[in-house]
Amino acid sequence: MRSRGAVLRHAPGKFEIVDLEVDDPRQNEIRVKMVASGLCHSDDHMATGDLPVALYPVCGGHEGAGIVESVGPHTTGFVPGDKVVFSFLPACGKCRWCSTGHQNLCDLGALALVGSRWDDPTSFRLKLDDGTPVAQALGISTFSEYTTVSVDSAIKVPADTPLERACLLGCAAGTGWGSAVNTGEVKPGDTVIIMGVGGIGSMAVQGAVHAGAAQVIAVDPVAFKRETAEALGATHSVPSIDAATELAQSFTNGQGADVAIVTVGVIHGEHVAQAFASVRKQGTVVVTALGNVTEVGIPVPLLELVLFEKKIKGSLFGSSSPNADIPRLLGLYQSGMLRLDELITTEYGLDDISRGYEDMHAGTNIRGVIRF
Ligand code: CXF
Ligand code: ZN
Ligand code: ZN
Repeated sequence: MRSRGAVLRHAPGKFEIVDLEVDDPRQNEIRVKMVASGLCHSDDHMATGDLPVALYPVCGGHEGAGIVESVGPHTTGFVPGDKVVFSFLPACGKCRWCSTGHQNLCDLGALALVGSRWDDPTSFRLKLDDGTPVAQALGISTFSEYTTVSVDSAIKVPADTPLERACLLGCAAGTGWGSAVNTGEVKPGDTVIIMGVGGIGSMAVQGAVHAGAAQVIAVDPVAFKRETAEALGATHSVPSIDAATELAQSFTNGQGADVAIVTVGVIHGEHVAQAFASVRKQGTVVVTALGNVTEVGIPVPLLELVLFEKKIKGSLFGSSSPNADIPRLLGLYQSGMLRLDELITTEYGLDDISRGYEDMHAGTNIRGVIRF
């Protein structure tokens, strides 16, 4: 089937709209007509080369929702017309991680940055007109009008789901909310700092509120993002981590935050060190943001790590299990307890994807969304 999609031919590079040929679905695959796709910072990390993929060109996008157009032979669980939200991490349901409640770490994730079929690293579901194989970002490529994916990457959702909002459940929602609720294990009464309140941080704010945090301190240099964070339940917002640390100490007899969640756009070791300094003894630093693949090292005082028993935890998809948590978050949205609409600042056509990323860099978007 013919499609148009946003591809990177190399990195660093820019998304370019090209014609694509999308494979018919094989067994255990579905082809989906996309309705909406979020503009996550991680796709920009692919464009800058921070997050390299194994093969270029790659068709971007890993946060999306659409309607099943066709279903592979002998494939159960989906019929044409079903609504689906993609998970940027596939879940096989059988590996050690899936079977112990950690679907975010499914062994299939190892192939997500290769962009091929899981069972054949030489087989790609998208091609350019001249036959050149095109890798799929995270195995899904939601920046294409149509995409063929493994059933392991798709979650069926009810027919009344507004896909142009629910697309955020594919990355931002689970990643941010889970960073507070699952990875950070925020407890009622806690003081929580969220460093960076774009799409992911805005969801972390809501996760901290749901978990019962008494103080949720949003940190961002952009006033519009701080105001949005307060509208989403942050009790305070400040432009710098130093101000947030002081504030957290003022609420805790000088001890510091219980949890600090790092959701900045481009992470450096120094951000983690700042978060580390902001938490109390036995406090937790959650590292959700991405930076350059080559960057190593976190400049934290080692004695403080040991003597204060502070914890630094990485968080992938907010330690969520997509098959359980995407429906859970959709249920919270449907009951009015989780806000997604407020995060979507601007909708773009596929052809305007570059403007969407320019707006993200300018700080004028919480989340931009492509509407197909
Ligand atoms: C990332 C995690 C690393 C691969 C790309 C997606 N998560 C959220 O954006
Ligand atoms: Zn993402
Ligand atoms: Zn698995």
